[in-house]
Amino acid sequence: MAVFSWFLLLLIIVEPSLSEGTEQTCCSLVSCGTPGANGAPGKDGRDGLKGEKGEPGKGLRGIQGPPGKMGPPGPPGLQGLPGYGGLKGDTGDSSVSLNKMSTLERKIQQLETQLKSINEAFLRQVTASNKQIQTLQAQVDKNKNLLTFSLGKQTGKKLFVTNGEKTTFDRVKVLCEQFEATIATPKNAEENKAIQDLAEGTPPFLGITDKVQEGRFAYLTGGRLTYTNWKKDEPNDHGSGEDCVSLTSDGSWNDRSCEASLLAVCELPV
Ligand code: MFU
Ligand code: CA
Ligand code: CA
Repeated sequence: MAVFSWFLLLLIIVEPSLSEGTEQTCCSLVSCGTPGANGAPGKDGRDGLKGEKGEPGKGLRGIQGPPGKMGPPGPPGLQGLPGYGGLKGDTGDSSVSLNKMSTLERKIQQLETQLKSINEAFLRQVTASNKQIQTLQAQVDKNKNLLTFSLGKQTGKKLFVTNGEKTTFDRVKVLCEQFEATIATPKNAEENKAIQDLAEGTPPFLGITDKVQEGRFAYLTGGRLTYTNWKKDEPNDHGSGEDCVSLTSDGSWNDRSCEASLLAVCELPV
């Protein structure tokens, strides 16, 4: 009998865990006894929905880091305008309002006044310089016109000029380049005649060579010749070789050594 009672008690204690999730087939047996103790709490429920974003934290900010490395030095600035005389100093018996002004405020006022006068002087200088440039440009234009007229330059035609110097081909090129001109290069009979007339019998170099390829005469710009006026039996690359060209007194062409001393004649564009 005692064994049965113990078994019954054990059954009551154990029952909730045994019956969990299963059919309660032994209920008639349990209902006969005293009410059982409360069962153990159920399993945790599933996680709820995510909450709204919280307010920013009120903790202290980290301290500022140390300054970065110094960059490379910049290029030197333009030379500044000459400085102006300083302002008159404060009088011994300064007024009340002046006394009230801090030293710093007075300094700022002084600097502002100085800056204003510097700006005004700069503007005056720029205006004066612009006027000078305009005057000079007008003079240049006048001189250019006078020179073209005196040299007999006709509109739509090249201008051939000489300084009377007799020198090598390379030196003639340099001479012409000095005033943005090129070595005389006749492209038709009219231009050929103009050079001939200017040269007055002293043979000049022409801007034509066969330096790149022997026997293949070309303009200094590289193009093949569009007009020629070779003398009979020329070009002949005579002696140790002839890669430059000169205009003879009759206007015909002869290949000559580039080291010969011939008349310097330059041409200015149409
Ligand atoms: C002719 C020309 C030469 C040179 C020589 C003296 O060759 O072709 O360029 O002027 O006379 C025989
Ligand atoms: Ca030659
Ligand atoms: Ca020759």
